[in-house]
Amino acid sequence: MSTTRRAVGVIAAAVTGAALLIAQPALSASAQPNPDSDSGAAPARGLYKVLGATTKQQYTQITDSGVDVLTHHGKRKASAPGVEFEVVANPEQAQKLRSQGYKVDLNGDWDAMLKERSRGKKAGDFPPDDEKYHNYKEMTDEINKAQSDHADIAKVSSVGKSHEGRDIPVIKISDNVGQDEDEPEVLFTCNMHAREHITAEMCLRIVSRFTDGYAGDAAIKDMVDNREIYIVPMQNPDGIEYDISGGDYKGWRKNREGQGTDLNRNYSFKWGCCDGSSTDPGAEDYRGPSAASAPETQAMEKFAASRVVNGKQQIKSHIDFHSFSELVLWPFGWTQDDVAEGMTEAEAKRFQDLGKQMAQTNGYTPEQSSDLYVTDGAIDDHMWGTHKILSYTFEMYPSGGGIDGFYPPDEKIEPETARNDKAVDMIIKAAGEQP
Ligand code: 0X9
Ligand code: CA
Ligand code: CA
Ligand code: CA
Ligand code: CA
Ligand code: ZN
Repeated sequence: MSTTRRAVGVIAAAVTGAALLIAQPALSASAQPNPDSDSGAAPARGLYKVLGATTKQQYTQITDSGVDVLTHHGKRKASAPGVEFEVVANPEQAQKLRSQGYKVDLNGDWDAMLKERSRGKKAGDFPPDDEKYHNYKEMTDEINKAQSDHADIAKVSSVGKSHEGRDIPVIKISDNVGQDEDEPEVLFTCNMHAREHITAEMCLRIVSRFTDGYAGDAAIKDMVDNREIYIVPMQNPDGIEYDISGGDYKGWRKNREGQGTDLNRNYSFKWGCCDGSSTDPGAEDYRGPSAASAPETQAMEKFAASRVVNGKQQIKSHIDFHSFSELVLWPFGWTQDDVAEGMTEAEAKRFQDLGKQMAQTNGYTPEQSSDLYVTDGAIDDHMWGTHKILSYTFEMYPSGGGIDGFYPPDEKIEPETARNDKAVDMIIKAAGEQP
């Protein structure tokens, strides 16, 4: 999934409805006119559908081609027909995929679509139509309010600072919240990738359900009394603020150190082991110069390690929320084998069983994360590989759909976060179950 983002010098001046005005980058000498769909030049960053991968090798050829893979539909296993990728690519990348025999259809100018999606947006916040989304300050205000409204069960602290010096807040929810009780601990983390804004809302929903809901709901009270729940709504505050900083959404994914490190390729466990990340600082899946090089990764790794008490990891289960594709994913990502060093058959079965049960409650597709693509240095592999924490990655709404994938209208926040209530309850309960 690595891609070298070219500087986007030309932005479409205007867009009308579905008719996209295509930016005009200089085509490289090797780029040919698009036989499939371009009537002229391709945009600097185009949104494409890529069809024709039927083998695992072809599948990997696409995910490793340097394009930014947003999602894909259809059976992903080897030799199943009908895999359809949605990718962001520059003209050279699109052309290369064509020359390799894929059908590559241009669906729009990514930057023009971002601009259109940002209509009415002022610098420094979400557009008026999306005001229900929380920026960094609104998020911190919200969890601080949860703390002051429910001081007996909610406590805010910080796991550390981002590259630009912002705190990365964590809120603990439990009875006797000031004490470290001997109870199974559960972790929820969100918005590691900047543009995946709906995931912060997911974490904030968990906060409000388990604080505001405590007094009036026996099931909630039972979970709060018998677990210690930690929630990190924004793991990448710099990236999030950058994504909403100008007049347009930026489609930004990484942190803000240099050209950006992909925090989900920067974790220490098996960092850079397996061709599942990029060494190119411009790539969307750049793994960083060394394991846990990013301050945001360091802070999260330290936090997880700090929950080892008397040699025992207290956190038992974890969900890291991403978007989009509607998937429930489990480790490992570094290998396509179900069972590997650090994952017994019984453990793999436990991941699969609970993953499928959770997926039944929200209608997502359950699969091992490497079924999507091989990755190394991701948080879920780290949490399991290093700490034996039952760690899942959820890819939230929608299942596909280009620009709206990262920027669904704020009307979707309520239904699409509520959709995971049952799965959240299940992972909280699972923390107390013996393997
Ligand atoms: O690639 C990722 O980091 C996640 N997908 S996203 O489109 N939100 O970037 C998936 C991570 C799943 N876990 C592993 N692959 N280990
Ligand atoms: Ca807002
Ligand atoms: Ca407690
Ligand atoms: Ca404890
Ligand atoms: Ca208790
Ligand atoms: Zn993500």
